[in-house]
Amino acid sequence: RGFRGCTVWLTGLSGAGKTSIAFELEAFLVSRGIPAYGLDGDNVRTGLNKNLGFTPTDREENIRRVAEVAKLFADSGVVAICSFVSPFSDDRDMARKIHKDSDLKFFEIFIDTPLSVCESRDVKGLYKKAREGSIQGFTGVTQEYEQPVKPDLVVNTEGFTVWESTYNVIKLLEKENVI
Ligand code: GGZ
Repeated sequence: RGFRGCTVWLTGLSGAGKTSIAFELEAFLVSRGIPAYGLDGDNVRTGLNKNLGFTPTDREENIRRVAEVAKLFADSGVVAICSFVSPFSDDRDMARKIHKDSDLKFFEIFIDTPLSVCESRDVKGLYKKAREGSIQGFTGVTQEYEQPVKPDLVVNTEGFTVWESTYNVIKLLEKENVI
């Protein structure tokens, strides 16, 4: 069966599980012979976007550049898996438009893990720092997260394994004839 490049955009709070799902999805697709590549803060904010911080303006530019890069991946036939907090609806809409203008499929997926759960996980200790005031403009604490109003998919992670959460995304891609 054929497949087409597209962009899978994961949005949600820090600690929601975006990167875990992205990694699992990438591994699944590649194991099936489908080219896929994950973009996230770890490989984008250290290079291409290392001049950007976390003000709303910098986040907008972060998302714009990532969307442009993802568009190129998708256009080349790769499934671009983007995991970014992307807290602002306007920025996510811009990312979608960048794809739609080139006739490329774009799936906005809300990783809907409640703040209380993300904060209790606090894998990197960032919520604690945000509460103490040593990190400013932290999403969910001192900066807004605008919940997606009409995402293509909402994924719950609470009480599910990474594979179970990821499988929902796989089912969507199958339904949309991407894989
Ligand atoms: C939110 C922050 C911040 C602030 C550093 N707000 O859980 P993480 O650590 O690994 O993922 C978060 C990441 C967010 O970067 P993004 O490029 O995804 O953000 S955006 O889409 O809004 O541009 C978190 C860490 O960077 N981090 N400071 N103030 N997350």
